[in-house]
Amino acid sequence: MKVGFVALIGRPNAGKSTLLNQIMKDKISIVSDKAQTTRNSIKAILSTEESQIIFIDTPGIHKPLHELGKQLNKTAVSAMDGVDIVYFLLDATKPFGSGDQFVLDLVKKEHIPIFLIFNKIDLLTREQMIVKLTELNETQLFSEIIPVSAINNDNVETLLKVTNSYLPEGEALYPTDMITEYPEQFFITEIIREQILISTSEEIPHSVAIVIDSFKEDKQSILIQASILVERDSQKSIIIGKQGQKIKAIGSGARVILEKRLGKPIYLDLIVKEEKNWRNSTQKLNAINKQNTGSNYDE
Ligand SMILES: Nc1nc2c(ncn2[C@@H]2O[C@H](COP(=O)(O)OP(=O)(O)OP(=O)(O)O)[C@@H](O)[C@H]2O)c(=O)[nH]1
Ligand SMILES: [Mg+2]
Repeated sequence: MKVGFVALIGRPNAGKSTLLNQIMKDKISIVSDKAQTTRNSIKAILSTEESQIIFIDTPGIHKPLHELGKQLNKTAVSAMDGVDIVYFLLDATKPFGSGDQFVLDLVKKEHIPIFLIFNKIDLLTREQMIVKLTELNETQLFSEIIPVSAINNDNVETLLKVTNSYLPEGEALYPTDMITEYPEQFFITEIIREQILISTSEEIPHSVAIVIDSFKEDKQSILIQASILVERDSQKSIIIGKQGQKIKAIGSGARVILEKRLGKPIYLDLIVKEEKNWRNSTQKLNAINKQNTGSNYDE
């Protein structure tokens, strides 16, 4: 069978996580219209009769403003270590900018086949698409150029077929029923964070981290207590909202998704805590990440 690793790399918002979820036909990574939604490298294992492909979703590479941003970029770059293919994702609706060039230069350094994934073609006319693809093709940098609409599942099947043809023969590396590597706890924190990304704006989505304080499961139900960490006291009241309405909406939105996934009624108890400047403290970042995923950022 064909076995190999593929890293999804690109600027924030290019649609990496949307594509990963579409490939996996499951919600593995959270998605939002805010930049820097993904904060970890997230492995998803696609096992079929003829292949096992391990896809690695990564944080969008960007100009960092905090220690967190630096860690995100490092995480994305190190996800390319030892992979067989890099999917370099571009947002087709945006001109190829200096941010894309910066990412491309990092990808080129790895000397791995690069698939240019031209995403969001649902938002272009056919003529616009042809003009842009012709320009990109002239660079001769890419092993393949594949236009897709991750959101509409357009051309994703072809992408997978072409991917298979680049992978080496081998034995399955993971059990075929294994889909991700992270513990359930990580998924829970991400789903809560996704609700915050959806319902807040400006600095808030970026200033928030989630940690699980306790997880108690019995035959009938699951009780989850989680903290929403913010950087400043003023952010606390924004997340809580008037008469606690916002935090209630965040909790019930997350609960619906988690109940579907975990298959039981869930009681979700959320509290908001101030954790001054967590985004700029390597120690705090590592502690949060370790609690949620079992490993440090810099491991
Ligand atoms: N119209 C359209 N929107 C898309 C498509 N793919 C993704 N999007 C939207 O683009 C936004 C960003 O998508 P994500 O998948 O979170 O992007 P990402 O590259 O993972 O972003 P980061 O995790 O921040 O690096 C979301 O609002 C998606 O719904 C697409 O094919 N078409
Ligand atoms: Mg993402």
